[in-house]
Amino acid sequence: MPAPISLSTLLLSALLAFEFAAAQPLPDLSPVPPRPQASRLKPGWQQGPFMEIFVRAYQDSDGDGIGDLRGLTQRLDYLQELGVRGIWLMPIMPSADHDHGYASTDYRAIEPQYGSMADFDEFLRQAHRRGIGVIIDYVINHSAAAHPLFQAAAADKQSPWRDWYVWADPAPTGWDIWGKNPWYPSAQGESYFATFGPHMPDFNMRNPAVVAYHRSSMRFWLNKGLDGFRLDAVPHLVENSAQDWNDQPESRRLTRAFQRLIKAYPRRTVVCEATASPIAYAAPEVCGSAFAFGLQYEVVKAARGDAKAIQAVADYFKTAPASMATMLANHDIFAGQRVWDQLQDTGEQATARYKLAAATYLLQPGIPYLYYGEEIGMAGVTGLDGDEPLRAPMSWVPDGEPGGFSSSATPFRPLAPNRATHNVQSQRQDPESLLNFYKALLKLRSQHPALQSGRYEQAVAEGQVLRFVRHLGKDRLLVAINYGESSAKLAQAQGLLPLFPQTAATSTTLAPLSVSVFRLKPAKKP
Ligand SMILES: [Ca+2]
Ligand SMILES: [Ca+2]
Repeated sequence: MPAPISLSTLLLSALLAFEFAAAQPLPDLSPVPPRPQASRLKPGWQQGPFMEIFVRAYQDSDGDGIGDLRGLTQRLDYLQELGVRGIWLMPIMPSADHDHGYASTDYRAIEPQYGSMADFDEFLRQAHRRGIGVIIDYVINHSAAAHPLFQAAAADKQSPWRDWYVWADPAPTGWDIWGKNPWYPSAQGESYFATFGPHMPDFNMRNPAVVAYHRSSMRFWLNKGLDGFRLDAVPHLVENSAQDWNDQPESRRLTRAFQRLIKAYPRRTVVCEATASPIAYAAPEVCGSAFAFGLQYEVVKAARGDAKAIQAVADYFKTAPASMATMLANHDIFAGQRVWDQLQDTGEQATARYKLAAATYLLQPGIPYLYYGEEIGMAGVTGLDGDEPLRAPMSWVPDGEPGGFSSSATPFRPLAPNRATHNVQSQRQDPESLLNFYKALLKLRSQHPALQSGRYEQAVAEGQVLRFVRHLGKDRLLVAINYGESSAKLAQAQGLLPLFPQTAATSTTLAPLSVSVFRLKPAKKP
């Protein structure tokens, strides 16, 4: 979900959209029948880890300063080597915002700046060849104001598309969504409803034709072999009144129906953005998986040694389902700064504490979603507003080296300020780097199914130490993370086989700022 930007900017862009987009032809609205086909991916791939990627910022293949699908395909080897099993692409459909992509103008096409549908098909084929699944962002709640359907609906009260959006004349009073009145005047004098600002009008999700259109558009991608969706802002699908607009029962029912449509295809997956009630949306009867908003702040605070947060992290998965999608940060500023920026003030300990944050969410239950550049500690761009600092071009190489994000001298956004040290090329060569730490942990996770889907047992926070057991079948793995600056003694001294770090001798002393994983020997029969 994009953060709201200034009202004047939005009004201007909405007005421009009205002026210039009026004559656009309608996109493909035809019904798409289901054509479920087998998946080429291994069972269980949906356990991740996933990498969230902003295509615009990942790799530019043609030198125009804008990342694209062909560039992304070139980087699949890197993602495979890192140990990624799923990719979440932020919106790749044509969009009126020319940046983040959450203002769609056509649900069955590719953003021209990103390439062609053939480029997408090739990317998908190449990802599958490497055992990597691909899900894309799908924005159900709203289109762009520049969408030809909204343009037609706004221009003519008799338009067949009129009832695809939400209108009122006069605008109702008393509405307040995050400090703003969501009713905006249209060119004809009446008002339309737009949760996220005037450039993104809400669809009328009570209209069965709108639901059918989205169902068909999802099938369009699934029939191509896409592996699922990240559904944007689903608690906002249906509003009932100025008081009852967030997370209404109708929104949950619709979400469930979309989940069923997607999972009618073999081995597909879906994850929801539901900020207000993540755990409810992760339930099988709603979305099946949802981002664990809130947990990421506790994990980063725990990594700073905050005892209360360590306790909160220990407790989270005692009740939350293992289908929660976990993360440290994402593309939205409401979820926090880039992790590097959050830990900067810990000085010389920043890298060590960053590793502890990563280990915490990669070894706990949940489906981990890395945010591109997180694995190298990319910093946010300084001097930009809102979400933009989080969405810098990927730091592949230090300045002046070939093989960076783009051959253009003017990429669409400034590069990350710490790219001289925090880039893929430099960190590949440093065994102690964040990149190699992530790689090692992801390898450990993939080698031990207990770390992916094992039960969560015996979780305790003792001062600065978090420990818990992941248990699957006969396998019991003990994870111990010491967030403290002094070494700590592990209570259990018997029957431990060290798995990580590999060099550690059997020892029950936890070094300062360290993570250790042991296999618990089965108890001897009496
Ligand atoms: Ca490009
Ligand atoms: Ca809505």
